[in-house]
Amino acid sequence: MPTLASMAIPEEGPVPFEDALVVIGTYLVSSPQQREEEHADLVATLPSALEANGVKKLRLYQGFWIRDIHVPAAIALQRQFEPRPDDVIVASLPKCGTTWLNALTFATMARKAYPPASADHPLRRLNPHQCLPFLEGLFKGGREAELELLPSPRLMNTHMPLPMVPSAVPGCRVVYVCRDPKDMAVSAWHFLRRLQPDLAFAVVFESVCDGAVAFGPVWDHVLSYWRASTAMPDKVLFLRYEELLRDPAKNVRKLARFIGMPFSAAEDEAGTVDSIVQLCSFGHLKGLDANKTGHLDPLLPVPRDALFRNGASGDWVNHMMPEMASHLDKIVADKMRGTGLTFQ
Ligand code: PAP
Repeated sequence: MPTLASMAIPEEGPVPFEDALVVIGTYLVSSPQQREEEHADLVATLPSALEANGVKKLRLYQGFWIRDIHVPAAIALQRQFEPRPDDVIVASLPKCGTTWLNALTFATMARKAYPPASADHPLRRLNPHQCLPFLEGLFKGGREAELELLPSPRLMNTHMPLPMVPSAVPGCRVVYVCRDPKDMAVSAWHFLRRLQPDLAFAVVFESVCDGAVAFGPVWDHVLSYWRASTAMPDKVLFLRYEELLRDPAKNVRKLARFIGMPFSAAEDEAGTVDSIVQLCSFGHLKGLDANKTGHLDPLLPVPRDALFRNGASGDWVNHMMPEMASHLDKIVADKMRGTGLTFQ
């Protein structure tokens, strides 16, 4: 295998994963088919449900609804993922602020090599998802060896609930973002409609209420990280999308302290925090070619602009009747009772 020594990008991480791939290439430990076949018998025995779009199959694996194609990845992650102490993992449910937190964490961690105000910053030419390896994507494809080739500190992304990446805590640091499940449902519906325009909102809403959403139930996903953050606050930073919107600069400072890279007086003087906030702002990212063109994944024909819809909180009022909202609020409140976590 090649090393990163000859890379035209910094030898210290995090480096944009897309750039690293150009140098390290794709390394298959096993083919996606082999990985799938390895666990096919187990997957076939698991309870199943269809995702709201009626196309993708979910399997109930250890209490979580995981897409059937991701169950072998979950098993491999549980058995084989080896965190380094200086790794950082961005974790979230889909549609809860992943793209934004990927961008903010990358810009904060990589600010020495890539000053946020620089014209050639990677986030000006790459979608934030392209800057971070997606753990289940790599483990699904038998490509986990690529992670070994990345320089430390590594920055990675996952939608998996914490029990699927058990070595992450306390093995490294995790930054988690949650969002009001009502807005998550609305965001998911708009996203899924890009592939299936006639999808009814009620169908997505019901699946959220039933718990059968990818990586869900929502409450169990959130609680897996919430509990770890209360038990080990130096290992898991628990953030909220709504608070990021309210005060992004305060949260970027919190993030920087958490990863052990607080802003210096000189950086304060230079306005580095504001530069990061601006670089990663909804308006800025949405306007970039890297986010206006192309698709999320060759296998997922959703245009990248679907990741940047309106970037606000409280849009649920435009999509659900008050009774629907209080129904979901009540389900979530019941599940959260006694945990110290609320969404209200
Ligand atoms: P993913 O899990 O598929 O990556 P994710 O990024 O978590 O999706 O969620 C997309 C939501 O984040 C969208 O919300 P909306 O549908 O309610 O608008 C998107 O607009 C929002 N979003 C993306 N980037 C930003 C940003 N820079 N600032 C604020 N919100 C953002």
